[in-house]
Amino acid sequence: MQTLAAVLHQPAGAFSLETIDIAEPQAGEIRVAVKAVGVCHTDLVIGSGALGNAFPTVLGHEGAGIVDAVGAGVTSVRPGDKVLLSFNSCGHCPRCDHDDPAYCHEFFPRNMLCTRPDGSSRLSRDGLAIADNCFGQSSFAALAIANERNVLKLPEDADLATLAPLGCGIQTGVGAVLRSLKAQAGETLLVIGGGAVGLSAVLGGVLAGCGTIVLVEPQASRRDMGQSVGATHVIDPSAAGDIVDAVRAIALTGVDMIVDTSGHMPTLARTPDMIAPMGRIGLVGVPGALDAVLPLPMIKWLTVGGTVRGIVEGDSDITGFLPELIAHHAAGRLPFDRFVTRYPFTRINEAIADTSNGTCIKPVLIFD
Ligand code: CXF
Ligand code: ZN
Repeated sequence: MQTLAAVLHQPAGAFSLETIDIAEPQAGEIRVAVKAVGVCHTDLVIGSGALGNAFPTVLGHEGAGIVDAVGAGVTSVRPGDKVLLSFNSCGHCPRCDHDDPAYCHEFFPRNMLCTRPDGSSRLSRDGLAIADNCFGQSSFAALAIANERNVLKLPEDADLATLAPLGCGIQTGVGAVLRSLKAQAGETLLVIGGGAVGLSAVLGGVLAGCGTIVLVEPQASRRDMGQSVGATHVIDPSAAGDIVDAVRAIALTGVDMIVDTSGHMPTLARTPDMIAPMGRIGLVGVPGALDAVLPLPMIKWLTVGGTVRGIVEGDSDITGFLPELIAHHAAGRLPFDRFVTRYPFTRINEAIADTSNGTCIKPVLIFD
């Protein structure tokens, strides 16, 4: 079959809309007619080539659509079902066995490196392979091949355009606070970076009942959004002077939790002075280089007794956490749709440009 896809031919290039060939789904695979797909910052990091993935490639990892065909052995969905696509996992490593698929031993190759264990691709043009399998989906295309492990069946009345970004960015931010850092009511939370993931962390803080939620974000429109969804305080780092003083002016004894979505090393280096004793930091932001190093002053960090941990997808388990988030949204407790701007799929390059120029927080591309 053929499909329209946004092909990236070279690192950091523009996406090229092309009709390409897509294979039949193989055993355990699910072909999905994509109806909406969010754009995540990680698409841009992978698209920069910084992680060592192959080109040409089709990216995209926040797809939502309708099952078009299934491969042998697929039992969880059938053609016509609405589905949400999320991250991929192997299903047979110790972490997958423990229901921690976000920490699958093969997470990096199966998601960020966009490879399959056998090196195969389901996409091609004129007989030449196009790298696919970005987060087990490559959903910047009208048709995408996913797997039983990264597909969640949705109710018939699900609104695909609304739910699409739950598959990565939203679950990452909310889950970082609720599941990874296990926020408790009354605790103080500092969120660094007010993109879709940071704002979702704010929403997670609200759901957890955090007493003080501080958002550090240079763009005024994003700070305003943060306040309107529950941040109790906002800091403009470019106007605040010393960031530690600004945080300590709000939380005198330091904050209990920090969620960093910025990957901004100079700010991260100051976090030992912002955190309360035995506080915890969750690292969510992806720096632009594979060899980026976290600069934590050791003695300060030791003496504050802090915990620092990497967070993948908010410790989500897809079939457990995503339905919870869908229920929160339906009940009005998770208004992540307020961060979203919709674009026709064919305007993918404009959507991405708008995330850098501040026009848009979270683009969701819509297929006709
Ligand atoms: C990624 C972010 C970096 C760590 C692995 C998961 N999530 C998606 O964008
Ligand atoms: Zn993502």
